[in-house]
Amino acid sequence: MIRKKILLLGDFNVGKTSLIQRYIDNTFDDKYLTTIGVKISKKFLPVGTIECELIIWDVEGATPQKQIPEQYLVGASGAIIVADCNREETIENLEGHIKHFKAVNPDGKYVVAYNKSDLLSAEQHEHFDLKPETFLTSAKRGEHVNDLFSTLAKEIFT
Ligand code: G3D
Ligand code: MG
Repeated sequence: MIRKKILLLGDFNVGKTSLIQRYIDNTFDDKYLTTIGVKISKKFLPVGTIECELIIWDVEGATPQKQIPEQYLVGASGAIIVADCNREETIENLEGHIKHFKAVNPDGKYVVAYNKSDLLSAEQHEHFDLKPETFLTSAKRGEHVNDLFSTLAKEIFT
């Protein structure tokens, strides 16, 4: 079994915790380390013939003034960088979160989630010009949540 640490990074309230909950499918045997504000979940995920387990870190406490301490980012193979597609400033902040992650993990892979797509109008939905490795997700409805995690896993394991 190969285990890889991944992180969810992004502004407060964009839906990081909700994406993990949706992906893990309500199997909460996770440990909640409240004192440091890190919740660690695990998910078994076969990638081709490889048996993998993602160790998913949900780190609380990032604000525009205060980034997550580097010690939590150390050793991550990948990251899901999350914005709220309805809030421009969270999209503008994506680059900063990516730089923070890559500074600690130069070989780390990442994918980007524009979350809360369920709140977009059909017209707004069309307007979104998504780059590769970028997903318009809804943790509420479950749209593209599996794609998001499985694409990152493929990037990491292949
Ligand atoms: P965070 O972990 O990034 O801080 P959370 O974000 O997962 O705690 O989500 C923040 C709020 O956004 C929550 O609402 C949550 O229900 C909501 N949310 C998360 N994902 C989605 C989504 O895809 N669509 C919609 N419509 N809402 C979403 P509350 O009201 O509980 O604070
Ligand atoms: Mg959270």
